[in-house]
Amino acid sequence: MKPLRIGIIGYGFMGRAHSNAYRKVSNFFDLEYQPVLQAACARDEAKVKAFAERWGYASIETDWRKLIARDDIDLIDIAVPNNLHAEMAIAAAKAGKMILCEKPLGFDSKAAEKMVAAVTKAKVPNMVWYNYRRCPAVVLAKQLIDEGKLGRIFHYRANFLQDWTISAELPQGGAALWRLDVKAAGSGVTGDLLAHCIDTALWLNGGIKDVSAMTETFIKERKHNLTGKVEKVGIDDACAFLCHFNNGSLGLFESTRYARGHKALYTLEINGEHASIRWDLHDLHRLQWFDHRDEGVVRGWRSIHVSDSDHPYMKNWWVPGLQIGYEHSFVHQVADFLKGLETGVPARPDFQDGLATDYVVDAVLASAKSHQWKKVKQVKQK
Ligand code: SOE
Repeated sequence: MKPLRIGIIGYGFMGRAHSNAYRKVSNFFDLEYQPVLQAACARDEAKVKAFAERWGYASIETDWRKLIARDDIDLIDIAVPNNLHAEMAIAAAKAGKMILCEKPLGFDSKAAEKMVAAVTKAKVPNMVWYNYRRCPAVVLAKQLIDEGKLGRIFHYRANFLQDWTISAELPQGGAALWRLDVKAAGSGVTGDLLAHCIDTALWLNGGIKDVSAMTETFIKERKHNLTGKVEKVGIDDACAFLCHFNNGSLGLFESTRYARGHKALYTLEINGEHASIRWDLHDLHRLQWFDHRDEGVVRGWRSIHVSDSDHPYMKNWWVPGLQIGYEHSFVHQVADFLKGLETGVPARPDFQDGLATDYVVDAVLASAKSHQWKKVKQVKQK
């Protein structure tokens, strides 16, 4: 086994999800490379020390530049707020490190373009943590689409609904609430939640040509944790957009943090000429399937329990019928990244794919601002 020494920046929700994946992957997947938890980095020494001890990192750093400069680190994992992604990734690429970066890739597409240029120049392996591509049911959907089982695609519909920011008393900014601070996040639900839906859509249904969007900020002012003052809220609390895909199908996307009762309801539905599929993150191990070619009297929606050994990734886990969950999507992403190093066929979404999503996000925000349809900048096809 070849050790792959990881230096992670950030110890929040994603720092934990990624660390768990690095620890588990070699137990369940046969791979040439084995992640080694070499160093964890964050500004707060006491907190990063506690994180490192809990997850088994061998050392800590409090300055990310020192982490990147270390010779005993092969891969930098960026699990910090969006406004820090570009500077860290560009420095890591210059130092010749592999990079795994949290989504969305850039604070905006301009930043993402610079990140793509940096990894292209340095020729370092790179990937963006759009983990929902790695849920077995979503991969099964991809297989069915690629096999042509749906026929021509007419509609792509996706939602990502949450309800955790409805209280006007919730402050913005700082540790767990940076997602509400436009200076740290870049945007609200569009970059945080719809970015997931867009990434999956580009993967399953190809490029998006143009968009027409609306956004709303329901709570206009919130106390800022870093300044202590009540400040204007700059993020979008809700966003809905229509789009045309390059394959001629129509898209309809909606996201909000104001859908009382919904915690992380990511759903997608695709309607094709012969068949439709539907997936729901709250029931992530199932794929709903309707095939018009089934015999008439028994035709209907099927709920496929994606847990058989011939389903994507499942032979690496338990016996048929026993399901897996959210954290496994991150394990799969690491497994695929390591396999990519081994085979020379890089796993995706890489930074260029992340840029493609950021182009859609930027077009959505621009359309909502101008009340006009906006063309989406396209990335070079691979
Ligand atoms: C926001 O609540 C959030 O944690 C996103 O930042 C994640 O990307 C998403 O997977 C779940 O929701």
